[in-house]
Amino acid sequence: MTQIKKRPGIMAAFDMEDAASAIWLAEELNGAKGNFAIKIGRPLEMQTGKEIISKVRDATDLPIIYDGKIADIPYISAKISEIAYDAGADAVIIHAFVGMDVVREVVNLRGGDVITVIEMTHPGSVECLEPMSETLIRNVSAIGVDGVVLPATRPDRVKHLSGLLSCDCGESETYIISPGIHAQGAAPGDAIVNGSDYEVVGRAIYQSDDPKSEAERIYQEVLSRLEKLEGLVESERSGGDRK
Ligand code: BMP
Repeated sequence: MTQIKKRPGIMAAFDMEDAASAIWLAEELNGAKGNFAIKIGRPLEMQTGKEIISKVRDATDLPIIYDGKIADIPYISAKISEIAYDAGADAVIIHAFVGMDVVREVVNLRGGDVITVIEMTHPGSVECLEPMSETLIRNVSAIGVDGVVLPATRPDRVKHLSGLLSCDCGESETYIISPGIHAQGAAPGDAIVNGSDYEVVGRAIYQSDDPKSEAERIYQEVLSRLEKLEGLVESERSGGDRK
């Protein structure tokens, strides 16, 4: 069963490099108003060890994603994922470009959610991932991954690729997470109004003077973009009805 709910939210990227700041922010976000999740990145893990996952787990009830951007052979990718799940992660992030044998091996662990990277936020992604991303998203979707990463910095790609997710039951249950908000130039809501579910925000939250308030503010900004969009759709629909 998928651990992370498919509904609009903010995934706070924990790329700070000390355990105390991470635990403090995990506790703060636990009480924040909105739908939040925590993504633990390699800088934090490298500086503090895998134990940081368990420590953050003890500090919060929010979903925890281990962002190892795992891209190794199936045996090693599954081993890294298992260590992360055992430490308390609800989800792991792996690369899709390494091949479906890797994705299958990690999914078959049934240790928690599996999120696969399809396209990334940086320019190199256009050169290397874009040419194969349609195939990648169709293939991971057929395997039944829980989530995919699409770039908030390219909302047109979020819109296009989200349309390729499918499942037998009609609308896909696979959630989309999109980094690139603020520090990399995207605005809150850019990805979600185009089909994403979670916007990933790192520096704009953990480097702010009041990270909890900033996280709540960004979440509200995303919601108002969505409400505005729904309002537009509604007014177009009622305009259409009058014709
Ligand atoms: P920031 O908001 O500080 O730019 O952080 C973005 C976060 O999202 C980082 O943890 C980074 O590893 C991650 N990320 C990204 O920026 N682009 C991608 O394509 C995929 C990512 O996971």
